[in-house]
Amino acid sequence: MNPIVLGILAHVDAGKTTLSEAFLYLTGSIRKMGRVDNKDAFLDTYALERARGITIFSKQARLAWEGMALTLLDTPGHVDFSAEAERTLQVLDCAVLVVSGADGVQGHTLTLWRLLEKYKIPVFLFVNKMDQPGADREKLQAELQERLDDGCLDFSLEGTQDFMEQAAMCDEGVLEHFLVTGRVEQEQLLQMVADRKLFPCFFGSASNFLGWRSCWRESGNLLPGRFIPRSSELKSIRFPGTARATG
Ligand SMILES: Nc1nc2c(ncn2[C@@H]2O[C@H](COP(=O)(O)OP(=O)(O)OP(=O)(O)O)[C@@H](O)[C@H]2O)c(=O)[nH]1
Ligand SMILES: [Mg+2]
Repeated sequence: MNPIVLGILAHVDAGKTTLSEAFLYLTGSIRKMGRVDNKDAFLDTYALERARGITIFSKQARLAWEGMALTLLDTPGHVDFSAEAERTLQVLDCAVLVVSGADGVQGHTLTLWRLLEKYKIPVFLFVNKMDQPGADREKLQAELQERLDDGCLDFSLEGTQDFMEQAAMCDEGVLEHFLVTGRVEQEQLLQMVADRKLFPCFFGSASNFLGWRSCWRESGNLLPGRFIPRSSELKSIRFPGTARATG
């Protein structure tokens, strides 16, 4: 089976490389977690990237996780390198769009959102840096719904009546089922994510490992076998500095 290609996108400094690093570390793919601030991030491989603490080139890491073959793509967030991030879109099966809890939705977040829509890519949202003072979860959740889509739902509330009601509102068929049974099935959630009617949102902090694990656990539940991997196209696109997370 082709690997699922998961891209991590965001405006500059939102924490994409730190999240990628945490993912590789927590899945046991790398033994030591590198830090952008210590200039030893596993995925910021170029000397200039390490020196400046920014990502310039998209990098890929291949790993096995929960029985799935996964290709993780860390992309640059600086607007000067947005073409480099954009070229990953044609090979993604799904994306994690990161928003910094300190900054909220930025102009570049909206640009990426529109591009993800254009390429019809299912999106999970991760609001990072929730450890920073002033990060207000309710305000940020409202902002995601207002500025991105009504289908942005806080998945920490999954299973609650309120969550099911809001999820049901995203699709007519699901609403009918909900009105009869009072339930929204996992299969229906899955389909709505694939159809870009539902955008699961998670909150946490990459540098403290908070919330990130549940983001990719949940997204894993909503992934396998559901998206038609476009990864065969990867062969024709080369990213510099391919990092092999596993031997
Ligand atoms: N407080 C806090 N800082 C974080 C968190 N995640 C990342 N950072 C810091 O934010 C800065 C940027 O992190 P990166 O991971 O390089 O961000 P990025 O999105 O990859 O940046 P670019 O690739 O240059 O767009 C670094 O100083 C990180 O240590 C977090 O959860 N909380
Ligand atoms: Mg980066």
